[in-house]
Amino acid sequence: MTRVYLALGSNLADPLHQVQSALDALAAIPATTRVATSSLYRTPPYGPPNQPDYLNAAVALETTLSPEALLDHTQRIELEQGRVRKDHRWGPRTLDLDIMLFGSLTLASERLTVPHYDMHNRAFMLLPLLEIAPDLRLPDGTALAALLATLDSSSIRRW
Ligand code: 5RZ
Ligand code: CA
Ligand code: CA
Repeated sequence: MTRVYLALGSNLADPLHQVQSALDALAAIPATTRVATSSLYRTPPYGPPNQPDYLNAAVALETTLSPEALLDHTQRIELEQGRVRKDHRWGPRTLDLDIMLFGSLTLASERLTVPHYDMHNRAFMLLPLLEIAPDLRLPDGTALAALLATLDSSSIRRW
C-alpha cells in the first residue's frame, strides 16, 4: 500500500460540480481507497492571467497501483470530465488531477514526474495538502509546513 497525494484544480464548467464528481471518481479507482479530502479553496489564477479563479483541493489515497497505472486513471477521469488539450499551456480547464507525491518515491519518466515538479512554489497545492497532512515531509526530507511558510497564501480563501 502506498499513500498518494493528489492536487485537484478546476476553473471551468461549474468547478464545484467538477470537483465533487472527481472525488466520487477517485473513490472508485480499483485497488485504491480515498482516505482524506481537504476543504475546497478559491485561488487566484497563476500563470496566464484573465482566466477564472480556481477551485483547488487535495486528496490522500491509499493504493496498490503503480504510479503509471494510477496516472492512467487520473487521466481517464480528466477526459471523462471534458478535459480538452489546448495548444497554449496553462489555460483554463474543467479538471486537473496532479499526482503530487507517491509515497516517498522520486520518479522522472516521460509521462510522470514525482514529486510534482513545481509544488514547492505553489501555495494553492501546499495549503490544501497541509490541511490533510500537517506532519508531511517530502522525499528529500523538507517539511511541508516549512515550505508553505516561504510562500504567500494570503489570497487563498475557502470556496
Ligand atoms: C503556476 C503556471 C505558475 C505558471 C502555473 C492552477 C506559473 C493555476 C491551479 C491556480 C494553473 C500553474 C499551471 N492557478 N494555474 N490553481 N493551474 N490558482 O500552476 O490549479 S496553470 Br509562472
Ligand atoms: Ca496536470
Ligand atoms: Ca496542475
